Amino acid sequence: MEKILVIGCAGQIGSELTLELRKIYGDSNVVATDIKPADKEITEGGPFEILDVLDTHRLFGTVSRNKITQIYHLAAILSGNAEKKPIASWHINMESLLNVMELSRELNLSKVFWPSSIAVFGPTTPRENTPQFTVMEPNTVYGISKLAGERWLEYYFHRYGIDGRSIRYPGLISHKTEAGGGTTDYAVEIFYDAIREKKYECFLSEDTYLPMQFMDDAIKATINLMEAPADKIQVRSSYNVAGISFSPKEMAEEIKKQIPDFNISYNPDFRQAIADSWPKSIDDTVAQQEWGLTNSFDLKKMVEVMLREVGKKFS
Ligand code: NAD
Ligand code: AKB
Repeated sequence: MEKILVIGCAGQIGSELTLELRKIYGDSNVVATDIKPADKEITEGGPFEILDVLDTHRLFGTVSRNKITQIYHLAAILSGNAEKKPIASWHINMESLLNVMELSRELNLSKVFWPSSIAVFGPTTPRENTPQFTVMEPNTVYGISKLAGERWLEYYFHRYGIDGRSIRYPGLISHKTEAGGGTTDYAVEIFYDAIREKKYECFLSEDTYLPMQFMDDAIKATINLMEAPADKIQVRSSYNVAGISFSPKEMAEEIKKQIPDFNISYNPDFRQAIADSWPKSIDDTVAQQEWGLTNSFDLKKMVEVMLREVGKKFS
């Protein structure tokens, strides 16, 4: 019987992944934690604790007391916010991972999931159809922490046999919880402003192509990866996952098909330089071949669902 700990359950991914894990493993077998309160659906639907992942002592206590066998560690400071506080963000992103890996080693946990990001790539990486294995010289504190994290994951696997698994998520698009301070956040914010005000000022330029993925596909990929037999997982750093690539202009055109008087304007800020250092599109054939990654949402389908679901929040 697996008992799962989710760290960062109140965030964009955690608020959906926790509920999905509870459907699979049973409500009482998924302990949700965050440094801040979470939605009622999570706090009342199963065990929930306020937990700072940097508090090693409490983390250890929570894992031992609940007889945890697997950890999904989602707490991090994302790219945009990390540039505002580089050293503090490095500390949170790295110390938290090392706490989780050390604990997994000491308590002999069966599996750990820790997300990486397309931010591991940098300006010297080929930007079109970026391969699984390529030049990686990130120039953001977030990207540097994700690349270091990938190296630690692989190190713990080879040195201690810890079965850590990871995806380099592209920008994730979802309607349940707003995005958490990243460079791809425009692709979530745009729906709220389109519905409320019929206009949006984008912090990236109109032709900035980035890889993105709808949350349902990201959750499905995460669970598929975690449930795959260990011998299928050849990449012990993190897997490329492509999703779909589009620009703010293309997304706005798709929104206009449903809200004809929607207007987008562009006022790029510091996040433009981050986006310009990231891939425009990703090659994820290794993940497809090794554990059967699939993607089912294209831009049209994603925009339809986002407008419908975000619309319900304001009706
Ligand atoms: P988020 O910011 O929405 O959520 C992170 C959660 O972690 C928040 O609820 C926050 O309260 C919690 N947290 C922060 N510090 C904590 C601490 N010290 N102790 C416990 N909890 C703490 O982020 P997200 O978008 O859900 O991302 C989750 C993970 O996925 C991160 O590692 C992120 O880098 C990665 N990722 C996300 C995306 C994306 O587009 N959302 C893309 C690539 C990678
Ligand atoms: C961000 O923009 O920081 C995240 C990511 C792609 O890692 N969404």
